Amino acid sequence: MSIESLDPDEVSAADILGSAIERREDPALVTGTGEYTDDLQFNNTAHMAVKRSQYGNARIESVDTSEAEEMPGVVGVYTHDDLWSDDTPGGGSFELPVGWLLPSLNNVSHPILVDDHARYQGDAIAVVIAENRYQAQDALDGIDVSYERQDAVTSPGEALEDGAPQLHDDAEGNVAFDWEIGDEEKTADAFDSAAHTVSTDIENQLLIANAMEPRAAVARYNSGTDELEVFMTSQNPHLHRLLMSGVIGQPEHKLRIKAPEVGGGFGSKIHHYADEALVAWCSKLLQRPVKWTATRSETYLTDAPGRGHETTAELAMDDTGRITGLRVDTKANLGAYLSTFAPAVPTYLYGTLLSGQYDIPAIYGHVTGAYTNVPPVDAYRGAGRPEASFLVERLMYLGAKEMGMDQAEFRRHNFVPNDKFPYETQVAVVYDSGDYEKPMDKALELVDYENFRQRQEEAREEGKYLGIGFSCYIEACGLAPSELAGQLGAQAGLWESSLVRFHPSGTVTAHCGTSGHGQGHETTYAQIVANELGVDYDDVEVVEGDTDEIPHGMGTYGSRSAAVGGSSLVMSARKLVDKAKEIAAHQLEADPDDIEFEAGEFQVAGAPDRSIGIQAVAQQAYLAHDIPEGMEPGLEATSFYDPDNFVFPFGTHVAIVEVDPESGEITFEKYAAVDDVGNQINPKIVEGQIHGGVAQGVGQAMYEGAEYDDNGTLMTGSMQDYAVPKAEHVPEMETESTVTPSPHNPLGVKGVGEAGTIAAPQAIVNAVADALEPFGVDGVEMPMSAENVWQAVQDNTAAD
Ligand code: MCN
Repeated sequence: MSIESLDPDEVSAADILGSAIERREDPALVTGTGEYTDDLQFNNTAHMAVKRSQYGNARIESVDTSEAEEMPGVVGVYTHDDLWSDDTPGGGSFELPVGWLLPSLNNVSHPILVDDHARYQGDAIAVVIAENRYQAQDALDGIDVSYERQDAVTSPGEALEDGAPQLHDDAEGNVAFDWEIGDEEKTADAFDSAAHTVSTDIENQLLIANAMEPRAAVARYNSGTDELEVFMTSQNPHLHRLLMSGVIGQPEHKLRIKAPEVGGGFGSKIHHYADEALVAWCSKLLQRPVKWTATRSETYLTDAPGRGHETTAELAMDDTGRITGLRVDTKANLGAYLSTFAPAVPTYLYGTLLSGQYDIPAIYGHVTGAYTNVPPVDAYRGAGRPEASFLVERLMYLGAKEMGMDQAEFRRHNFVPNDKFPYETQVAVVYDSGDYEKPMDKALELVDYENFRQRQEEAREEGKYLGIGFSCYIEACGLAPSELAGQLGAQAGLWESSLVRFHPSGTVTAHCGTSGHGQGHETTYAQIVANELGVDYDDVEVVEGDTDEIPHGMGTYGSRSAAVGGSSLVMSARKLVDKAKEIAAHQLEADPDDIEFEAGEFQVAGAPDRSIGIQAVAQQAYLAHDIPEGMEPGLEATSFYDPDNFVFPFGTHVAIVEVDPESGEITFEKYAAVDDVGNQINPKIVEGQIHGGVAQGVGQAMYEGAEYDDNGTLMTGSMQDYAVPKAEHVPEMETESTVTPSPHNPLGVKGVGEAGTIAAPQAIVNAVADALEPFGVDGVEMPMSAENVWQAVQDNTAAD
């Protein structure tokens, strides 16, 4: 069932919040009038190209730029030494900073141009600036780099072994950190006294985000004012402004970061990369606009990949099938250097979700972060939470099999019961609200579970192998509060800021510090503000993604925008209404305490004929001829909203597949997704986010994976080799929802942007395992290509 989009004109003002109105951002995007970074044209723009290491691990003996400097159109060629030269703008660290510090963190230097050691294929060695893009690209061939190749290591497990190639002198054994969560002793006791245990080894493969628009930046320096504008593909302009100001030495208040349309990010445009800093620095140096747009190949080589875990996971149960303990040991790939949020992803964003939807009395998680010769690894849609959810649900599959219990019943048997919310897990978080039976019930109905096992049996008799897979996932998003994040190592707050401003004519601009790049914020934020102020939806304009237009902000990632940004807008709107109420009371000659506000009208209590609309009040606020004495004119309000807790969306996804054991082909018969994201601002957008998220989860389960050879050379560096699912590969989905509001934000919302990606892979892997049970297969490594599936069948058949 697909939700029908509604024309906002056909939705009453009272229903605007919660209605599936069509996305207002789409006409520009689908008619080609959306303006992306690479579309921007400034006079006298020069173009940047980056000379990158062709090897995964190599000492740089020399870099000779003389030939490139003489090539047509070349304006300049710059290497590491130029960053610190007296002739070039200085004051910056020229090192990429880390935004999350763990107590055991072994941080390493990460210069924006390498000095004498390139640590991954694609590491930036030099930049060329030329009159046009082609000349810049051609001149890269004129740079002669003399390399001394070294052995490379790309898997975290191998990087942590004795004798592995060492990436950094100051990171012994390639250890970036050693981190733990939960209670080791209590968990060991649980395993010692368990009636049953299961364990599994999991490789959660490295994924590349593959946003539609490659990373891009255009910088424009004004030497008269010392102002530097950088237009770039950013998920968080304010954070980029803060970080870049330190990297290149440009004062924060003289640096503007603006994100034009951004063609998807999926996490890869949160972090601060070398390229954008180099564009900005070169613009300042040359005092002219400089532009860089990554080629698709550069995207594959340098965008921060995500996941990359090697894990052993174990589950302990009593003889009734109640889980008594869960233990996890993970080696996490961090790549060659620490990316901006890298330390948080395989630790707090992962370890805190190891309880899943289950009431588990003892949990212990141990994570070792490893430096390897791949690009710096960071957040990719879900970031830590898919890895946790995957292993929990794989263990649940194996646990049910071990106990001889039905998959759904085994899960129900262990769900956190409703009377335990708010539920404090053994891994440091408190789930705000939940009702895990409901999505399970709906999902079972959608797939007609009652009749499935019989159908499966009959199909097997005909040589057809059907399987069903469950994923009862939980996710933590709307990351906050700042104080807690600070205690855990965050180097920034996790609040969100907004400004809601009435114009004298009665229209409204809502500014928010989040920075949408495909999620439909212009629509949903307008719904929130129109509802709060009681004005027409079309009278509200939404502004995001520009540090000059919004006082402050923390950006869009971690499915935080609705819960934190949306709530901030509510707070600003409510502050604004408070002021408007005083003006209304003055105009109506009544006490403010006697004024009621509903649907955009201020009314004297009990006197319906004495009222004034909020848009008329706005006009009065700017006329300022007749407002309360001492009140400032104008009608706008700003707020910084810092939530009390994360929000914890959840749901049940169920996949039914048919697997051909002879070819290894997997065919979807059904995919049911029942998600609970609290109150929904716009059910159509929620549905779209689930669809997109599941598509990426299908990608991980069946197609995607970054593969490196022994030299650290990327073997999957193009769309021919790195398989992103096409429309025909994504199953028809039946989506439904349940609603368990978050109790601690004013909208009662939970995030949805990552839910599908977190939920899907394990539903599909479990379904394939279930289908192949007759062959003794209890799991297939991702991506489950036909070859991997076939091989799993062969391995087990051979073992028999
Ligand atoms: N929403 C809603 N009701 C809710 C929750 C959310 O109507 N209960 C709406 C929101 O108002 C917003 C959208 O759903 O319009 C997503 O909201 P939210 O879950 O808060 O997530 P964010 O807006 O913070 O988006 C971030 C999230 C992440 S982390 C990744 S990765 C991701 C994703 O969003 N990347 C995307 N979705 C993406 N969608 C597109 N098109 N492109 C990406 O790069």
